[in-house]
Amino acid sequence: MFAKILIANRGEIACRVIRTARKMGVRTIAVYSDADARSLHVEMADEAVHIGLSPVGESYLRGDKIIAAALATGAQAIHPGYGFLSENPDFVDQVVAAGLIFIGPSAASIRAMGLKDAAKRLMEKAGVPVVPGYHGEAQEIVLLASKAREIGYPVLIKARAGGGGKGMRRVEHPDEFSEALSSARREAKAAFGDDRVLVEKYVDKPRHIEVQVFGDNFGNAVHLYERDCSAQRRHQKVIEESPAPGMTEALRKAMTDAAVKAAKAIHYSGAGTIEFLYENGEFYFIEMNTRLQVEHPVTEAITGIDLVHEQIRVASGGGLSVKQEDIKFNGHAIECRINAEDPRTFTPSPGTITHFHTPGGLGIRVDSGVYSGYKIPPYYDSLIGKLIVHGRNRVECMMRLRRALDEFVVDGIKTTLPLFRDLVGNADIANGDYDIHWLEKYLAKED
Ligand code: MV4
Repeated sequence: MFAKILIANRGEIACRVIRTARKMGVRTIAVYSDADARSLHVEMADEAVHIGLSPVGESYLRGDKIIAAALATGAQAIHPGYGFLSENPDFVDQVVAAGLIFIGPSAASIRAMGLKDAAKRLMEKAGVPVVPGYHGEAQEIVLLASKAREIGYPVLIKARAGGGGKGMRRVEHPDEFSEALSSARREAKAAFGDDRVLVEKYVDKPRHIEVQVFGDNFGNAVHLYERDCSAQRRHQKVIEESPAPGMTEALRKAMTDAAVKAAKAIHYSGAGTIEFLYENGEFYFIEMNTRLQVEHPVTEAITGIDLVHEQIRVASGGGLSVKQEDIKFNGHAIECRINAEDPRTFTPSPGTITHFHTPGGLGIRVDSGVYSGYKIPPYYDSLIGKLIVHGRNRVECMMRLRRALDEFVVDGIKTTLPLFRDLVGNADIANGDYDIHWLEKYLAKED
């Protein structure tokens, strides 16, 4: 087991990883930028190293500085959290070359899943259902247009190096294909330096359901059930829950079997998520996230398994502490992502938190990186914390969520808390009756 690990992240996830490391008796090194000198993760860690100026390009994305900090402090391993360098295979190679351990998957796994077309081909070979479409090497427009006709409109053009909806264009009619393709290619080239695309049948009103998987370095891979992440706005998840509303045992078995097959197909090690679209009894693989996700506490709440503990254990050479038959889920969990944003316009609202009071009580967890008096810097993601609520069933979970939201106080800045207080009383949300378009339609009506 490691004596010391460095957390190459900030905010709520850095605090969250430090908590588990300390539970395990592992000492922790925080890294911080100018703007984070007084941030909570710096206070919580055993040691802290200043790595640069506030902009992420000068600090949290500077793999060289992060590795130097790990070597200088005698850390044996680096936990990347999510975002930043967590899915950067070149960084993983640099960490390994420096004689350190990356707490996460191999660079090979990240590369295998990093390009949507190759990922889909690999999943098809493994017998995992993928969205019908074209995901070959050839990119001539005439061929892509003929593939789109074969698939049948509406189709979705997707950048193979894309993610989070970037480089994606929905095309309703053949006459629009050429312009949509050029536009998607331009955006993809600018954003990812790679303008290759795949063409898929557009799945009109799906739910976005992802399965948590975990592999170790002995060929084992398990699933930890599903999360429904359909409540999204502009590809930003807002609410996540588990189990997925309306999930049947048969469908759950099919999706989780497919997810474990996917993980085993790439000899996956560490925490990962297989993302599916689900509609009318059919589910389709769309992509794999080769990192711990923001919403992982929802899975921890229903299974009782500490995913960061498993990450650290597996990275240090241990096997999974659980077998599939040991992983049961009980009850229901919901996560609300609390952002320092205007709850109506979603524009960032940095500034000083004059009063921060978090809810407590049975089934309530708050993962946050802020405190009363903390000045939120304008340089980073607006997520300030996550409220995760667990109950014996979805009704009790919603009751607890309503009470916890009423108890939660964040003064001095605007946050998205009022949005959740509104949603928790909404009939569609209460019934779990929402697809990937529901939230944006709801917000449009509110305007
Ligand atoms: C799709 C899709 C419908 N049909 N692919 C969004 C980004 C990435 N996670 C994949 N995503 C989707 N891929 C096909 N063939 C719907 C989504 C999607 C989505 C699309 C538009 C608006 C919001 C969305 C939320 C989740 C998933």
